[in-house]
Amino acid sequence: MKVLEEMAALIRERERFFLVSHINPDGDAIGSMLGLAAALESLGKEVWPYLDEEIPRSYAWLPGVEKIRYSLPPDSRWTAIVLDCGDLSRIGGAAEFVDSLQEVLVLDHHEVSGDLGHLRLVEPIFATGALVFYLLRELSVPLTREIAENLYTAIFSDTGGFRFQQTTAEAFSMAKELAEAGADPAKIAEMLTEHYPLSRFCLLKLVLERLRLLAEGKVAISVLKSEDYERCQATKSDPEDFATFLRSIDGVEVTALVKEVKPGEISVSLRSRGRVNVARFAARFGGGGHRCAAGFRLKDDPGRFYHILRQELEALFA
Ligand SMILES: [Mn+2]
Repeated sequence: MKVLEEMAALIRERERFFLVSHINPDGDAIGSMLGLAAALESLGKEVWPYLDEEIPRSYAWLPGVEKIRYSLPPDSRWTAIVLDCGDLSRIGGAAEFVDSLQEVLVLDHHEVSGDLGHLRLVEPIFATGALVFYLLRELSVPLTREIAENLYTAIFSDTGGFRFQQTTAEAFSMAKELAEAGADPAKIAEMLTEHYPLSRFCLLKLVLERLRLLAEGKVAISVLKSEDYERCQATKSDPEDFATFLRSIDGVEVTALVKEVKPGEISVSLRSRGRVNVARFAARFGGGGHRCAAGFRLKDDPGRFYHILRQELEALFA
């Protein structure tokens, strides 16, 4: 990959890096960011890993979280590296800042990625963490335990714990190298899948109560309202992967979870078993993602939109 060489050459020359990912960051976003931050520091670079809002509880144990900044740099002498996202509109509060910078590098693996960046490494691989892995190899950065734990987390998250369709032999050989460098597979799996707060189960109960099956059981849809989060004392990241969980119902091809993130603002998570491309479906509403996992956000009345979405999903199987 020629762009990988160009990116590595540019990184060697620059000194200060602003790292950012997408809104509602997941394990791939945060693991890629912290893994790259640790690697750049080992090369003597200055890093500013940025998050819009407090790190989701499930990732707060990752090594290097103390490096994360929740404010923007005071000056613009930074090279931006945008991870797991190729679209300015998905960056959140740092969008204007990134747009103002001279150099923006993008590492992304989304099918619908956008056109952000002066140098773009966009490949349909199982995780952005894998692109970081290859970049570090190009830069000859030795894998420390901190780097390994973060990149393993990125890969584990986006492959659904090495279960999803895009889980290739390449994912396992990368995981092997990361495990050899100090990532503990059992510990990471436990931290990511067995330490959920009770508030998550409070939300899950509501999601299951409201679950509806459409199109002769091929579509599963449910909804969370903004007041549910208060009632369950839940955070925005608590329902992460609920749409994936609903996909485990036998016969279901597509799932949709409609979340009212604040009054009048809706976020929809979509999952597919593979036959339907939900990234394309999400693109109809201005969203994006992957064939089997996608989403979008819009401003509408949740009740009204819920009915539109039901009809559109049923039409997929009509
Ligand atoms: Mn990703």
